[in-house]
Amino acid sequence: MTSERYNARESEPRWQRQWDQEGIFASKNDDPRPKYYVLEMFPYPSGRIHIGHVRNYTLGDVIARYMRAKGFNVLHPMGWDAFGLPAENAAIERKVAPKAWTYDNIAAMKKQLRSIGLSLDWTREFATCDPSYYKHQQKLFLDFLRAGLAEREKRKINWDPVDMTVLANEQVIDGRGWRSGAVVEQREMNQWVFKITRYAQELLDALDTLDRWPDKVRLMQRNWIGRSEGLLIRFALDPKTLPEGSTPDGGSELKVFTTRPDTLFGAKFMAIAPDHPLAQAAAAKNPKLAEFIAEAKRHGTAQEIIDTAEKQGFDTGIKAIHPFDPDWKLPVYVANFVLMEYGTGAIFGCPAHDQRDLDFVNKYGLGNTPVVCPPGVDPKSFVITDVAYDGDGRMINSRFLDGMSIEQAKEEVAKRLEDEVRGNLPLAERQVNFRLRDWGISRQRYWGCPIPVIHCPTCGVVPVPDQDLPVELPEDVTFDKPGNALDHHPTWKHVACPQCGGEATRETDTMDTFVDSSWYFARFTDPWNENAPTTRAVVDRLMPVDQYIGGVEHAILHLLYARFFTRAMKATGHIAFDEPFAGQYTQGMVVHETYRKADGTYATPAEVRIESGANGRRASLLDTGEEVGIGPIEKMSKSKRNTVDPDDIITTYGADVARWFMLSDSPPDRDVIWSDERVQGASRFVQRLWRLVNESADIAKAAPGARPAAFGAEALALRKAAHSALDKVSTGIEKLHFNVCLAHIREFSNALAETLARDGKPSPDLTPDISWAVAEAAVILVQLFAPMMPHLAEESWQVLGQPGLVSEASWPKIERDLLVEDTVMLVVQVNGKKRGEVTVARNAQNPEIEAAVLALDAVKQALGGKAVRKVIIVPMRIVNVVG
Ligand code: ANZ
Ligand code: ZN
Repeated sequence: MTSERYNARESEPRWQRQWDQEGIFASKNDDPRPKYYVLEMFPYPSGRIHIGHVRNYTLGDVIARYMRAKGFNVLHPMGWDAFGLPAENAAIERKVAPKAWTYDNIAAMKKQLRSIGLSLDWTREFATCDPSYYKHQQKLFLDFLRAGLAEREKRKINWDPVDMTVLANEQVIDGRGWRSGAVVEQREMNQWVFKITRYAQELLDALDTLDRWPDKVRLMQRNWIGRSEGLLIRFALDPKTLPEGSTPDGGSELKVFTTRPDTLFGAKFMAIAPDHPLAQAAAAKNPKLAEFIAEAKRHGTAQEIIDTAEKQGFDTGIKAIHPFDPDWKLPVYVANFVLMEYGTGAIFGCPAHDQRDLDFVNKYGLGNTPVVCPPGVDPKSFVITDVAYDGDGRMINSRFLDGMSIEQAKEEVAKRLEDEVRGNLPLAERQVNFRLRDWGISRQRYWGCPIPVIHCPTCGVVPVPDQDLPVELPEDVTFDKPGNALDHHPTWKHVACPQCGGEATRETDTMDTFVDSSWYFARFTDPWNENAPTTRAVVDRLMPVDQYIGGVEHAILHLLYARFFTRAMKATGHIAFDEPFAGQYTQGMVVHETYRKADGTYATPAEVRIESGANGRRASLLDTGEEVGIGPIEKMSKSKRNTVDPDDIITTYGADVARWFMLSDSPPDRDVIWSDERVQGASRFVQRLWRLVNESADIAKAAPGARPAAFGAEALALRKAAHSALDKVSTGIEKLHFNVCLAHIREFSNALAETLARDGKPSPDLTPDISWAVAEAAVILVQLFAPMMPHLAEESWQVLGQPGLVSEASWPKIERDLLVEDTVMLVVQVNGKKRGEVTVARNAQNPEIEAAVLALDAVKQALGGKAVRKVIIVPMRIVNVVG
C-alpha cells in the first residue's frame, strides 16, 4: 500500500501522452458500431482558454468517455472558429498579420486544451480560416446562389462618414464610430443575404420535434422567428387631406398589418414609419416633418433603440377613414416606434389595449376608448389611464361586435372586410407575418471567407467557377487605413471576367463568421474530402450531432443559422437530413466574487487572501495587506478582473480537480460559483480516492480469482452499494445530471471506505467474499469517476492491476438483482380493516408470511380470541386475516 500522495502534475501529462500515442480517441468512419456524436461549440482562438471553455469541454468529455465505454463509436472532434474582427484589431494595434496571430493563438490554446485531458479526436481538427475549409464553404455559397437561397439585396449598413467605411454593429458605440467618434449614418448598400425566411414556417414547426432541446431555447427560437397571424387592412385616405401632387405609390390608401382587428373601434390614430413612402411624400412639402424624420433616422431604427426610446410622433395632417364608418377620420402620424421592416410599416393605434399606443396618445392628448372589458368588470366603470389592458374579455363600445369574445370579433371583422371590395380588391386579407428577416451575410472586412463572385461591367454578377475555388485571401495586406483591407489591396480584386474575359473585379465582402459555424459539425464527419464539403455516405450516417453543448448566448442566432444551413445543404444535395442537433444543452456560466480596492479598481482573485472570521469573510491584498471589499458574484470578465486562469488551476491542482469541481457544484445548466475553498475540497477528495484505491488494491490481491458462491451480509452490502452507484451514475450521465452523479460517487466511496475501516489492513482472516467484493467495488469506483477524472482513473486502474487503459474499458455490467430490495412490506388487514404492516423476505413462502402475521400483537388484539378461518395473501401487497 502506498503512502504517497497522488501527483497530478507528474501523472496527467504522462497519461495524455499515452492516449495520444495510442490514438485511442480517433474515431474511424468505417467503424461498424453504432455512432454517437458529441460536440461542444468550437472556440474562437482568442489566445487563451478561459474557465468557461473548461466547463463546456468537460461536460462534453464526460459524455464522450461514458458513451465510448458503453460501446459506441464516439465522434468527439475539435476545431477553431477562426475568422473575425479581433484578428484585424490585433493587426492594427500590434502590427501582426491576422493569419499569424490566429494560428499562434490556435497553437497556444491547443496546448492548453490538451492539458485538460479531453478525449478529443484531433485527427479531424481544422480552423475555419484554413483555405481547405472555406473552399467548401464557397462551394456551398455558390450552390445556394444557384438554388436561389442566396441573393443580393439593398440593406441598411452602419456607415462611418469620417473613416469612410462600413462598421460592424459592435464597432458602433453609442451611435458613433469606435475609431473616428463620428456619428454613424445608416446607408443602403447592396448586400448578400441568405433566404432563411423561406424556411420560417418549417424552422418553427420542427422545433416541436426537438424534444432533447431545452424548452427555453426552443421558446427563444420561436420568439425570434416570431410568427403572427393577423389581418392586412386597407384604410382609405381622405383625398382632401393629401398633400397636393404627393400621392405616393399605392394611391390614396394606407395598408396596415394588425394582429388585433377586434380593436378597430378603439382606434384613435394611424402611425407610419419614418421611412414609409407616405411619410417621405408628406415631408416633401413640410420641412418640419422632414426634420422630424431625419432626427428619427439619426437616432436609429433598430428594434432595440426603438423599444427604449421615448415614443414620438409628428402629425402629417393626413386623415385615414375608418373602414366601418366613412365619417370617422383618424389622424396619420409619423412615429418613431413604427418599423419599416415589419408588416407594412404602418399601424392603426388602439391605445386602450396596446401600451405603446397608450403612451403615445397620452403624450399627444388623443384619448382612448376601451373596447375589451375584462371578465367580471362593469363596462360602465372600466377606464384605462396609464396601463393598457391586453388580456381577455368581452367586446364593448364596438357596435356590431359588442358582446363577442376577442376571437369572435377578430373573425367577424376579418369576414366583413374580406367581403367588402374597393377598386376590385377586398378591404382586408388574412396574413401571416414573421419577425425573422433574411440573413445578411456581407461583411466589409478582410479576415473572413471571401464571397466567391466577380462583378463584371458586362455580365453582371458572375459566380467564380467551381474549379477556381478557393478564392484565397491575400496575405500581403496592410491595415494602415480604415476600411476593408481586401478592397485596398492593389491587385487582389482585379481579375478577368470568367464569362467574357473582360476586366472585372472580385467581390470584396467576406462572409459573416456565423456562416463558418453553420456547417462545421457536418465537415467534421469527413474533413479529409478535398472534392466536396461532405461525403454523403458518411455525413448521413454520422449526423445529426447526438449531443451539442454550448453557452446560452448562442441559443438563438447560431442554432437557427445552423438549422437553416442544414436545410439549405439538403436542398442542394449535400446532406439528407434537416436538423443538425438531436440533443442540445446550454451550460451555465462560471461566476466569481469581485474584489474592489479603496481606489475603486478591481483586484484579481489571485491577488487576494480570504479569511473567515467571527465577522464573516474578509479579503485583503496578498502583497500589501490592504483590505479590499468583497463585491457581488458576477460572470467572470476582464473588466471586473474576477477571472481565474485555467493554467494556474491546472498547475496547482491538476486538471482532474478542475474538472471535478466544475461538475460537482451545480447542475450543468446553472451558473457555478468558483470558490477556492471548494476547489481545495475537490483536491482533498482526489487524495482520498487515491488512498482508497491503494488500500483496496492491497485487499484485492488476497481476493479469490473466482467469484465466491455465496456472500455474507457485509460483502453483500458493499456489492449492493457498488451496483446501486453504478446504476445511478449511468442514468445520471445519460440525463446530464452530473452533479448528482458526483454525489453518488462520493456516497459509494464512503461505503467502500467503511468496509475497509472495519476490516482494517489485509489480514489472513479477512473472508474471501469480502475481499472479492472490495476488489469488485474498487474497479467499479474507478470506472465511475473515470469520465470525470480520467488521469486519476488511469493511475488507479494500473494500481488495481487491470489490463489496458480504463479509457478503453467497457462500462461495468450492472447486476440488476443487487438493486432489488430483498425485503417487502405488506399491509396487514383483519376482516378487511388495516391493522398494521409486516416486513418479510422478498422470497418468503406463504406459510412463513402467515406465521409472521399471526404473531403480530395488533392482529391478535383485532381477532379478540376468535379463531382464524382463512388467511388471504395478495403477493407483495396485502395479507388479509379472516376471523
Ligand atoms: C392594432 C393593435 C391594437 C395592435 C392592439 C396591437 C394591439 P406582432 O404580434 O409582433 O406581430 N405593428 C404592426 N406592424 C408594426 C410595425 N411595422 N412597427 C411597429 N408596430 C407594428 O405585432 C403586431 C402588432 O404590432 C400589430 O397589431 C400592430 O399593432 C403592431 F390593441 O394593430 B396592432
Ligand atoms: Zn463579363
